[in-house]
Amino acid sequence: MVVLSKPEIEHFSVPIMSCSNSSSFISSNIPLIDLSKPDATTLLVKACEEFGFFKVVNHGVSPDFISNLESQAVKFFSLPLSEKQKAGPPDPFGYGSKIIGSNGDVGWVEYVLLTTNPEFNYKGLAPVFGENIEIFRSAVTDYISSVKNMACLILELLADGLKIQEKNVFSKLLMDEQSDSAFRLNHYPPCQDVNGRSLIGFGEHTDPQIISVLRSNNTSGLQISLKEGHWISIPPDQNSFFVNIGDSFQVMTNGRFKSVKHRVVADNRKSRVSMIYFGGPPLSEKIAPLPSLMKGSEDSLYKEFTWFEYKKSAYTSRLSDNRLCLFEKIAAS
Ligand code: GA4
Repeated sequence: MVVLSKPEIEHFSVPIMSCSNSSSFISSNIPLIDLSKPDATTLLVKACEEFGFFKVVNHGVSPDFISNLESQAVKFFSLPLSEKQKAGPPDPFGYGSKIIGSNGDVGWVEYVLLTTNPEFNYKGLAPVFGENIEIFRSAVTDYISSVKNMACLILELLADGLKIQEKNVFSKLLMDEQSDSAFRLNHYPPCQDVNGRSLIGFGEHTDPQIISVLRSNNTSGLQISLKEGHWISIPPDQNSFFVNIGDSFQVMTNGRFKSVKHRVVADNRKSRVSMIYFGGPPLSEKIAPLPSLMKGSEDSLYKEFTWFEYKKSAYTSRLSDNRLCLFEKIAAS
């Protein structure tokens, strides 16, 4: 990881969070969903409408899959930079350090970005992993298949909660062989506060896909935005998952579910390691509000687009851009 000079640090830092700072506060009242309880359906719908974000317990993902992948990730990120760089830069998959996307965004982060396409060969990572590449690949595959099942269960409960007849209307998009889903391992090295400011690990953004499922070690950093300028710190919990609604789900529900803006701030003492599954539809899938969710004379807020079109547009944007506004319908006056 390259060490940043002070002026560069100031470019992507935020004032240190504290309870007395009115623009942010630590929250313990983000929605908590116990997937084994009968009230999960109602609570899920409420959480998606109010926050676009919730924490999940009793998720059914094997602790072995979690710990295997975490130790693989820690092992990888502990390698010398020159070794890791043999798996980068991401185009769009592979190892990246500090540079996020291709439009000038930077963060105090290093990562591995992967597609979940089963045909994806891990050739680009082989120069780093050598003969251990199969161990890494199987740790990723086991983890993703289990997390994807949980994501699909959540999507099916949501379809039920929205009173949609077709139970798998959302989950089938992730289950499709052509599903364009992604997976990322992030490592945020600890960083000392500079001039009373914390360093931004991953700048504010919304996820373009349908649903994202995040898990991290016990280091803080994740924040979600409630209103413009109002950030909540999410206390870490290595045994739970955090789920956020993506732009595509906001469109399919005609704005009823919120695609939540989030970011990560580097911790000043501990490394944060996170793993995120981004559940997306096939590239050819048409994304538009579901007719069955439109009430009475409700108008669609969005123009129809394919996931390919949205993704293409997203990948030319800056991280903090509002990517959906290009697809909003202008209300007739
Ligand atoms: C945000 C969500 C996922 O991490 C990601 C990111 C992608 C990237 O890192 O290459 C993007 C970002 C994400 C949205 C806007 C573009 C593309 C970086 C960026 C500046 C993998 C994704 O799908 O979109």
